Amino acid sequence: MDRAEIIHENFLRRVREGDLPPGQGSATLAGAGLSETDLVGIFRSQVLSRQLDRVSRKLQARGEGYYTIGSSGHEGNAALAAAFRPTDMAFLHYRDAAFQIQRSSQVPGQTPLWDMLLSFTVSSDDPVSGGRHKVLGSKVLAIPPQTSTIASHLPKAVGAAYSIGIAKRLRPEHKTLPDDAVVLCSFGDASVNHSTAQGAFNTAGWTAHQGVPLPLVFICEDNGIGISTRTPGGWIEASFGARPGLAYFRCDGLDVLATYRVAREVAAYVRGRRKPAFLHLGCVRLYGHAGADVQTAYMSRAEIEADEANDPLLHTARSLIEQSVLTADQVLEIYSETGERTARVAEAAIKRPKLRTAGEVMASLIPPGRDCAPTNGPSAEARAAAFGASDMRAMKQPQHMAKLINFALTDLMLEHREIVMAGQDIGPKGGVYGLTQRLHDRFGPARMINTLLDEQSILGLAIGLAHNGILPIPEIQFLAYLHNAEDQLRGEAATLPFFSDGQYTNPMIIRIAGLGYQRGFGGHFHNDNSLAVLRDIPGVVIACPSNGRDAVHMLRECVRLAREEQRVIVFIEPIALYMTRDLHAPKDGLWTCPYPEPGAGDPIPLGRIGQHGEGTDIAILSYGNGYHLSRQAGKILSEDHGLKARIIDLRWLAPLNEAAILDAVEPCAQVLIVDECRITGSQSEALMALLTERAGHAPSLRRIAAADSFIATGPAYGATLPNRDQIVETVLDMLG
Ligand SMILES: Cc1ncc(C[n+]2csc(CCOP(=O)(O)OP(=O)(O)O)c2C)c(N)n1
Ligand SMILES: [Mg+2]
Repeated sequence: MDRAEIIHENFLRRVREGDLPPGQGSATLAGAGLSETDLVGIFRSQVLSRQLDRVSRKLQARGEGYYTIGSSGHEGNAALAAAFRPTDMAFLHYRDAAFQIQRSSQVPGQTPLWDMLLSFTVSSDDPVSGGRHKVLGSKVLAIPPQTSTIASHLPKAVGAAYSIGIAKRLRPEHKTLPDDAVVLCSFGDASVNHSTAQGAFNTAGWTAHQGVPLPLVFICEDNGIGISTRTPGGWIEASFGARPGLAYFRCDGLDVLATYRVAREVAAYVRGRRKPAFLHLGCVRLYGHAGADVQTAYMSRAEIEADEANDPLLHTARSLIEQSVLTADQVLEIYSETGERTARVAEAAIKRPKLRTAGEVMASLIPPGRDCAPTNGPSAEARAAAFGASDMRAMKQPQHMAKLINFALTDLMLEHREIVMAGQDIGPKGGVYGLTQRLHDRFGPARMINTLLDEQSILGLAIGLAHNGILPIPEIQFLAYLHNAEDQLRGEAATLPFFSDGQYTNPMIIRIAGLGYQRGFGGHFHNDNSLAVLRDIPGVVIACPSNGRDAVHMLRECVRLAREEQRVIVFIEPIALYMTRDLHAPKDGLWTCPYPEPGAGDPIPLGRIGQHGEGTDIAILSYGNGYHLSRQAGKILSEDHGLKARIIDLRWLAPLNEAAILDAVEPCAQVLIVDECRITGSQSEALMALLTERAGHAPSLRRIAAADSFIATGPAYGATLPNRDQIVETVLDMLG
């Protein structure tokens, strides 16, 4: 017989016979601070969670359901929900259906059974993901949906907890969390070992250690195993019992009275002291890991039966009967009636529509726009005071990109109080390349967060801040180090609107210093020239300015895109161009410009490409350093060879404005693509494909891209990269 059926039969029999598992202590309703009605409510949530698991398994066997991972054995988390408020944002473990059901009872008008069945049967009516995923979550219950990557939600939970104190001060327009909220974050016992989780625990402790408020409850649901790998006995206590900055609490999650009592203590501690805690909740795993998992392959029958004997529903039945809240018959009545109702409602849920077309699936890749109150920049006096006399003077002089970005960031922060920057060394030092100099003085440590050295924590912080209406501009110090935290962008930030049907968003602008050509400095890790991991992330905008003026206008557009359109944007800053002043000859100053003040100059909306020259002999398509080099080559081609090129700066690498590119190259019979990134996975691949497939006049097409190599330090720094002379020679070759 199926283990789920055995567990079901055992429940009926043991309650009927009064053969209930012993509790560990003498927990009472009064001791726990629960009313009889509360306890019955918690039991009902537990039972509904269980019956949902049972019916889901049956639906799956019939090919009507897709939900394979269950909550059985973890239903004690219903008591956790009861101890917190429905406005305490909860980033949940995938076994927390009972938590969500219990939380539904704290908010009027909820229909958890129907909603969850719609999700488990992936109907497009599913109120959380619109049928995109079998997932827990709810907008009204402050439960953002989680992707299936274990531990990846912990860094953003730290960020959301961190946001509460900042939002209390900044009062961002789209603030969602109350000032006295706490954040909950649950996960399994195997997941605590993940480096992403360890980073989050460390960040929470590091933050709390400095007295910064961090009202966060980590909840470890310890069933002793992760798929088939046992957690060593005592490991969780040993690792978390005395972790700096993190108060440790423990309770028996099989016993809802004990769980509720301890959870209340935790809630009082975290809410009152604004400090993080770690709640270690003991539980069991029933039904194996997920649908297809056969536990007998790695567990003995005795071990499986020992867990089943500790079914948390039996434990709650004991409490109810012992405390004379319900009779055994009433317990069985709730169980059976809930089971029948669940099965009945499931038959209706499977008839609801499902997503069918690519358009339907993709409808939430790009988040919806949101209304934003008009902003008034600061008064002229306030602005002058913030910048100071020397910067006000400097703005009128030609400046390089680094300085212009610094001015633009200052103006954006003056205009939008909800902007918060975060990164390694961005505080008093002003960043490795001085991009954020003086911003710490101007805006203080709450808006210029000098983070610890952990890229996952930086991006997680940004995601969490964005959940509470703050507009984060996190910085990754060097492009190569984005990879240490790629999942936070790829698996979390980019997917949130998709899996929440656009209800949850985390708009942000990730500034990343990157690309090659730093003369002899740094080697590969400071000159990483590949954007491949960014290019294929659906919905993410990639901006890459080639000069300071564009950088200013594009940053402004990025802030608009994030504020009003809730987009996730990666802003790639070519390091080698930060301090570049000249184009053709030393001291020509052609790569500098005076600061375009807010409102002045031509804006650069998303997708607008740049073009230099109207020549039709050849179109050169490039961006970043490649554009700078192409401009140098263009002069030589014109002056020495009489060839007229048009040189196009893509500026926005994703999404590519294909129509604008095709239009721009249309009058030219020849097209050269100059791409400074490694050829494999580079932008040039998409451009070659676009021009081959779509350019009607089939232009003669070539490309120069970087070799598939890492970059060397020293004189050979540019050996694998496109250069000016190569561009000139290639064009001459193409034009005969
Ligand atoms: C980063 C990552 N690696 C691997 C997996 C596959 N996986 C899914 S659940 C799981 C075990 C998790 O165990 P635990 O944290 O104890 O939670 P439990 O399932 O026991 O509740 C693994 C390895 C994953 N989802 N994410
Ligand atoms: Mg586990």
